[in-house]
Amino acid sequence: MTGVRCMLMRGGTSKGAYFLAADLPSDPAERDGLLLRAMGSPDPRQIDGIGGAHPLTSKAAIVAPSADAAADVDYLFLQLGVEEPTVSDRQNCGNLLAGVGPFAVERGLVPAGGDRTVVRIRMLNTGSVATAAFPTPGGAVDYDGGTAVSGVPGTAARIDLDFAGTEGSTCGALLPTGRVRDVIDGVEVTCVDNGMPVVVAAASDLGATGYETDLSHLRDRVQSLRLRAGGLMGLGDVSAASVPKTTLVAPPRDGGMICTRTFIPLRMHTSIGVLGAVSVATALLIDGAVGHDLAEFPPPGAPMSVEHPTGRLDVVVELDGTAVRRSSIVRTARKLFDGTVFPRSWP
Ligand code: NQM
Repeated sequence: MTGVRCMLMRGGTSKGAYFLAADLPSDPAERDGLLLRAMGSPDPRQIDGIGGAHPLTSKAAIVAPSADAAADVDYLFLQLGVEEPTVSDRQNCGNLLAGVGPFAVERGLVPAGGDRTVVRIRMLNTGSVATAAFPTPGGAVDYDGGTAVSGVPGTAARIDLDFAGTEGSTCGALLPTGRVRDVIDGVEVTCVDNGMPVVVAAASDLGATGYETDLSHLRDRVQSLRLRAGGLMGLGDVSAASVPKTTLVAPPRDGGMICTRTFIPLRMHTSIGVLGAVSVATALLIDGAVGHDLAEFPPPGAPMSVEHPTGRLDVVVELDGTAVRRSSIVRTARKLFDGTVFPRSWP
C-alpha cells in the first residue's frame, strides 16, 4: 500500500487535505483518482477515506512554488464529490485558502518572515492573487489566537486575506450577464462574480423568509435557476459543476448588513463561502442589484457583515462604480494532522 504525504487542515469553516503538488501524480486524471480514493468517495459516509461526508469537508488544496513573479506559491483547489466520483477545479475556495500560507511555511516553500509572514498566493482556479498574512513568531506558524470565526468553535490566530483581480475571475466580468438584473424563471436575480460566480435572489421571491434552517424543498427551483444562470453567465452547462452558487437574501436581523442562505450548489451551506460572501457583498453595493434595497449598509470603511445560518462573516469590499478597488477578509486556520494518507487500492 503506497501512502502520500498529506496535512489535514481546517481552513475557515471548511476542512481539507493539503498536498504538495510534487507529492501527487502529475497526470490530472491519475491525481483525481488518487484523491477520490483517499477521501473515500463516492460514498455518502466516506467511511473508507478521510473525507468528512459533506462538501465542506471533502476538499483538497494542492500547493507548489510559483513560477509567477507576482506570487510565492500556486494553490489549486479541488472540490471532491461525496456521493459522486467527481473532482472539480471549476471553483475556488477562500476557506481552504486560509490554510495555504501556513502550509507553505510548514512545508518549507516560504521562509517564515519574522513575527508575521506574508505569502502571495496565485489561485490557479481563477488566475487571481491573494495575499495572506499570519503570525510566525520565532519562525514557526502560530495557530493560537483570539480571533473567532462564526461556525468554528473557540478562537484561533488571525489570518488576513487580501484579494486582487478577483473581479470576473471565473466569468470574465463582475456582472457576467452584462446586466445588473435578469429575470430567470420569473425571479429577479443579480448574477455576480467577484471571485465566485453567484446568483443572488430575494428569498421572498422564492416564497421563503430567508431565515429558515432547512430549504431543501427549494432544491429543484434552485437547480433550474442556476442552470439557466450558468448559460447567461458564460459558464455553459453547469449541471455537473459546483458553480454558480445561489444565495437568497433577506433583510438583516442580527445587526449585520444582509441575511443570507446559500446553496453550494444544491445543499444549503452551514455558513457562506469566503469568495461567495465577497461576491454577494459586492453585488449588494451596486445600485439596482437584487438585495441592494434590503441591505443596511455600515458606515464607509467599516466591514460589511453578512449574516448566515451560523453567525456572521465580515468582508471589506470597496467599489469604484462597478470596478472593484479592494476585497479582503479575516479568517483562521489550524493544522489538524500531518502524516501519510493511504488511499484505498481499488478504483
Ligand atoms: O466561496 C463553499 C466554503 C466554500 C467556498 C462553497 C468558499 C468560497 O465555504 O470562497 O470558501 O461555496 O462551495 O469553503
